Amino acid sequence: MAKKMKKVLNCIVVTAAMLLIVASMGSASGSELILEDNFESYSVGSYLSSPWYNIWSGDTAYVSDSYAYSGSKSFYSKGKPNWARTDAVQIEPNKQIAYEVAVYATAYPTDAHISLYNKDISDWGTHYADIRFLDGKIYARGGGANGIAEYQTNTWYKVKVEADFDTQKMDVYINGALLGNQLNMGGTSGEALYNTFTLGAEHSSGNSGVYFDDVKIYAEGTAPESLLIDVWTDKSKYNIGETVTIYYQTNTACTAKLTVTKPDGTQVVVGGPDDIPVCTRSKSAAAGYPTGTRTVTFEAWTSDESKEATCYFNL
Ligand SMILES: [Ca+2]
Repeated sequence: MAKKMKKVLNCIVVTAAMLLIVASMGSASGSELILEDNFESYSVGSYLSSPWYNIWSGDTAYVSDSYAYSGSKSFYSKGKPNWARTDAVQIEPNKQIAYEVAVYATAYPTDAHISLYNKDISDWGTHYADIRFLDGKIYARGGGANGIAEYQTNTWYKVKVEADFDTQKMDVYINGALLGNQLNMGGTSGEALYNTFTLGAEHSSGNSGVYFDDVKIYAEGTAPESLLIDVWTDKSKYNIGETVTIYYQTNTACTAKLTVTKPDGTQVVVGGPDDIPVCTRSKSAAAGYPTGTRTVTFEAWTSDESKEATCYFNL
């Protein structure tokens, strides 16, 4: 009777722990994905379809299979002397907005320009929270002293910008690293005056042009952390021969590996490395000698980032 009661209690504790984890993972994604395009749905050589449209004609723009961050296709954009190429999607001017895009330059000179934009403010429009890839340097707004990183040709860079029109500040991440912390982003406090998101190649882009891929725009909040993982066991102490159950969880499809380290340092790979979907899964095995503390390590990685979570149990 007492044992049965304990089992029920354990079950409640595990269920409560799982609910807590699911709840916290849910709140981490308090933003809404309002646009996503990996350019895989278009024919090579064609222009984009609605909601994309052209603002400045530049030299050319089309879907290409020469380079891709995801799949096999990306969007190629090329300006010409004194005439930029700019393509856009109309978006609601939310005060808090985040965007992500992968950028690839094949040669210098390049002048990629990504922004929140309003064509009707001033003669050539006004950019907010904009990023430029200009001849080896990544700039957050304009140029000059605002360089935050260098870039190489023939390399993909993942840009993420989190903009807040209340504070007029933005955070800029390059390949997941925060390289621009609370930078000025332009505009008037409390007013979100943009009405488009743009991808462009400015008029100084010469003959090189630039490739874009994996555009994501999030409204009302910040972009969620892309990879969250957790690992836990159903109990903290087991008897020899008792079944140990390890739970592991990820909010993003990833490659995962589950390892148990014994008190003498011996490592046993319980699962992986293999590709797993968004899931909560478990592995069970009978507890064996030697006694002592076991460390469970759950490693997970995507093309962008890697995470490690640990938990412990005793025999
Ligand atoms: Ca793609």
